[in-house]
Amino acid sequence: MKDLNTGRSSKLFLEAKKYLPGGVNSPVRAFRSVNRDPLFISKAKGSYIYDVDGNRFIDYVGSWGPMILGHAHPAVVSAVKKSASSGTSFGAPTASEVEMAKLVRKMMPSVEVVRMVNSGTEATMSAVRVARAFTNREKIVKFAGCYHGHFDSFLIKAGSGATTFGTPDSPGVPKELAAKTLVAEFNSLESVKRLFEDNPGEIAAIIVEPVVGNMGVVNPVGGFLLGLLDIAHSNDALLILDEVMTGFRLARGGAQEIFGIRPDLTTFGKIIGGGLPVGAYGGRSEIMRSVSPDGPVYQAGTLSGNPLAMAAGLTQLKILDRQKGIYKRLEKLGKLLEKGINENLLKLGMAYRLNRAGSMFTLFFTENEVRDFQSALGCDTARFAAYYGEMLKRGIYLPPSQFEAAFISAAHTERDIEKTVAANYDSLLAVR
Ligand code: KE4
Repeated sequence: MKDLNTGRSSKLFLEAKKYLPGGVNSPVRAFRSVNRDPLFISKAKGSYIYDVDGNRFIDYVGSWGPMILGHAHPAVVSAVKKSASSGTSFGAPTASEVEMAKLVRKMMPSVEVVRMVNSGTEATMSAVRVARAFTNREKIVKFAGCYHGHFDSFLIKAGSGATTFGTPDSPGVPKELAAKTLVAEFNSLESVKRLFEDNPGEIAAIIVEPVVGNMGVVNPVGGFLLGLLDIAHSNDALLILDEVMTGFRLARGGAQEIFGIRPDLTTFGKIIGGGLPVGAYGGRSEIMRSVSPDGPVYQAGTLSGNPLAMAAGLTQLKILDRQKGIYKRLEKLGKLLEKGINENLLKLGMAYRLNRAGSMFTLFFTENEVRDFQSALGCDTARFAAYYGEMLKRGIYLPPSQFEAAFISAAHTERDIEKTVAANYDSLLAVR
């Protein structure tokens, strides 16, 4: 299979590296773990993305999750255009922020009070600050391989790009702060109980990706999430569900709807912004009323609740709220893809593991079940990198790392899935 013509991307990348760390504005975009230069994107529409050399791909990155309706959705684009014509930012309250807060609460009833911010990291960082203040405790529990953004307290055994680049514990994080982050094993309630026994009265909150996307997709075993809620509450600590990736993706009401769990706080990002920079955190009113200016916990942001971002996010959320058939469609497409890839693996005698949660999936290059960080780390990342290049040649744009989730959008078609399954077969054969 001939390689792609990526001359213009490579030229741009050379230029970019002069001015940007690694030539990118977020590390995982650099394609380092798949041993090739990144593609520079010129446009995207529906399920397709186009690079500057004119190559077209079926897109399974979806901007790392936000593009659940597909790229350049007409309603989202016109809402942003309309909003921009009235001004791009005021730094003052707007009706759209009230509408957004009400819609989030309607779709996720555990979120009684919510604050808009500008990224998932801001959301999780702020939620932890609120939890620490509300409980008057300083330690938090996170899980190895989970990623909650680049806030200092989270860059301890962090997943996503931190694992991809071998810096799960980033330099620059004060060791006194790092010591306040306790690390448990995902799917092991025992490991969480032990931390609470060893740190009685000191843990403010557990923060968890209810379905992990950032070590690749890893589902919670039965009872794990409710077990976390029980451990947190029996130790007077809070449970923070980081739904930056799963929120409004796995269901209209996110993972908490699927697993029937009511967390104390929830964090959002990605889909809530419709492709523009939006994060949010919220939850129980008594907790959120501690946030300034109602309470003493300070958190602020020049562009928080920005009108354009609200226009994009509101438009996307309203479609998800009203067209419930979208989640059935995403599940149907996810099932079709899973079936096709598993049939390919069987035909080729390759026992790799495909983990899926609705429209999120990861093909792990390991023959062992992947249920936590250790098992994810056992993957053959070199072979994954070779596979990645083969899929790219065949017009399939996957997340450029073994430790990421891929995303199907409502704009994907059965034909897209068929093409992807066929490319998967040829690519696996090429690297077998
Ligand atoms: P942002 O600050 O990147 O908007 O959100 C941080 C974050 C928080 N929580 C979860 C569960 C997340 O998945 C993320 C960000 N996800 C990564 C992809 N795995 C963003 C892509 C990137 O870092 O470029």
